[in-house]
Amino acid sequence: MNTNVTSNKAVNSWIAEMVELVKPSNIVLIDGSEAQAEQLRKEACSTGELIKLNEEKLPGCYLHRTAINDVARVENRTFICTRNKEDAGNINNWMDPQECYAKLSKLYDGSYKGRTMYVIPYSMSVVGSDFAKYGIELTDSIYVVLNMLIMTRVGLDVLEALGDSADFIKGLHARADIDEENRYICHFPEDNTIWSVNSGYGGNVLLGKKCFALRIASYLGRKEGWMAEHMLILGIENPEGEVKYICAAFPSACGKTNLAMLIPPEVYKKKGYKTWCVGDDIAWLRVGKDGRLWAVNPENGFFGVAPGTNENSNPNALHTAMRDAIFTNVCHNLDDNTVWWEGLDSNPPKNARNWKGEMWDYTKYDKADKVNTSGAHPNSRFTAKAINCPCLSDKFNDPAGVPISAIVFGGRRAKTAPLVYQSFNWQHGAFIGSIMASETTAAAAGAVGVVRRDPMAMRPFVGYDMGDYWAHWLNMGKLAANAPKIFHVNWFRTDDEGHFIWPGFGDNMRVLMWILARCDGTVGATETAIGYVPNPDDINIEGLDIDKATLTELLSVDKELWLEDCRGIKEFYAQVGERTPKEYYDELAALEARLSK
Ligand code: GTP
Ligand code: SPV
Ligand code: MN
Repeated sequence: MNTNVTSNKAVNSWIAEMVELVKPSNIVLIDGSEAQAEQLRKEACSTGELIKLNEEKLPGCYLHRTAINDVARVENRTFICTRNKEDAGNINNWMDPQECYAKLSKLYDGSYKGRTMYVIPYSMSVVGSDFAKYGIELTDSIYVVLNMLIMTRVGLDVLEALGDSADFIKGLHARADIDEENRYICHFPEDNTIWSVNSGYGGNVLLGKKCFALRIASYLGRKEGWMAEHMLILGIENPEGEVKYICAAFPSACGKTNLAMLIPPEVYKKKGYKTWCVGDDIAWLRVGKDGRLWAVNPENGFFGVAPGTNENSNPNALHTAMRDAIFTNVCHNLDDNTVWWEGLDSNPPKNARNWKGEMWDYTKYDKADKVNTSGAHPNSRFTAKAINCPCLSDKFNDPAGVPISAIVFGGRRAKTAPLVYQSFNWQHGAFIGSIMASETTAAAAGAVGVVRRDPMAMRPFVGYDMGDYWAHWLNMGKLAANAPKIFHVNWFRTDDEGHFIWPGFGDNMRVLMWILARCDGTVGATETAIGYVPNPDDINIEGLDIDKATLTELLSVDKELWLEDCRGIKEFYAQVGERTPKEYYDELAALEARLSK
């Protein structure tokens, strides 16, 4: 078999080595052409891997079902394999690299027999730009190829830009037996290598996304003085045509895609405000000559949560996903060959297959057992092209990125965290990021709704020691003379019956407007123990079904709850271990002192 698929010696010899291991029956280089993609779609449809959907209603769209045991990222099977265990830190799972290569080699051995190896050359960020980083993913899955074609920039121009350099991320994926017990998502940051085996699901196998653009990139960013973060990037244009950008880090399934594509509420729309999406999941941030942080979105598409997406909550996402998209694990409406998910509309299909492929009876839906009774899996997704997004920023392909005015942290907290507050300064802001907590969601395997610490929304995605990562945040604040202001939001505060108090979605812009006004220094705030909190009059609630008393409640800080939280933070810092920077302990002590006053 000819393994010289490129003119780059490093690429060829690595492919030859991997071919020897997985033993495919042939090799196909993915060239990025529409003709090749179309041929692969046809092939996937002929084997049942994809289902072609109604061409009139959903042009260019396909449905895919993963194995029932393979529907989310698997954090307990995700490893950072550094030579020294300490460099992976206490929060990550660690395996010795040699031991891991040996263990996984057994699983890979011959796993491509009778199958094709697809070689995907891809770029994170604009091909040829200063920010771009290249990867090659080897996979035996057409689904992976077609998703990577949407999510990243794929093609021969990537190989051209790489030239004869060996500076690329080597990704090997094999579906093998989709065996849960032998599923591994392993990262070798010191070798620029990612090995993924026994999964066919999203974040586990689209290696450009979480594996490269967060875990490996965060490691590179620390070495090279930049940041890779689990953040959306949103532009807000005022009536004068001036655009300000914010980055926001929320844990998985906590509202990034929704905020990134929000539509301004009527009060702002009529004044001429507009919003622009630069990214919905990942931001790479560097210090510009002006001392500001500049962000690019290294991806080229969206891998968005389907359930809850509808014409009211996120029409931009819905329209983005209505063409050229791949739906994973949603409900299949057999009457018109379209798709459906919980929260799309109140009209579930009567003749449909659920995400498992079984005939589905919508009357049996039970909120307490969504996985088994819903039409779409709670973590079902659409893979859609960025260029199909109606509110895509004209800076999306600008290699320089966009200058960031504010960084916003947030999570799902039923109590404790107020609607919004501002940090006193960068160090305090980094501290606020480090103490983030959120209820777990269906985006990762395991229990849903349990509060856990998720610093900077990066707990599952930091490719090295968490304490070192926190230190890197402090360093970046020093490098950036005009660093963004840092805020924290919580859209998920609930009343005693468990209902969300804040309307959320598009109305979140009301909070962002306060944030931008704080950045401009045009609005006041009340100094509290946890940071600056808005005066209730300064959040615009015109046109909302919320009174000032409710808003005041949303902005309240319960000192007892916070003091209790401080105990949890201390435990978490101890768990992160000795590399937790002293500055974070100082901030924690100062917070406790202010709360106890
Ligand atoms: P990942 O792709 O996993 O990183 O998720 P994400 O952070 O992009 O989350 P997404 O925007 O897809 O939202 C996930 C879920 O949260 C969806 O079911 C939304 O309907 C819900 N959601 C998003 N924004 C809000 C909000 O402002 N309020 C409430 N109550 N729910 C929201
Ligand atoms: C997340 O879980 O944060 C996602 C989906 O964005 S995945 O690509 O599966 O990681
Ligand atoms: Mn995400």
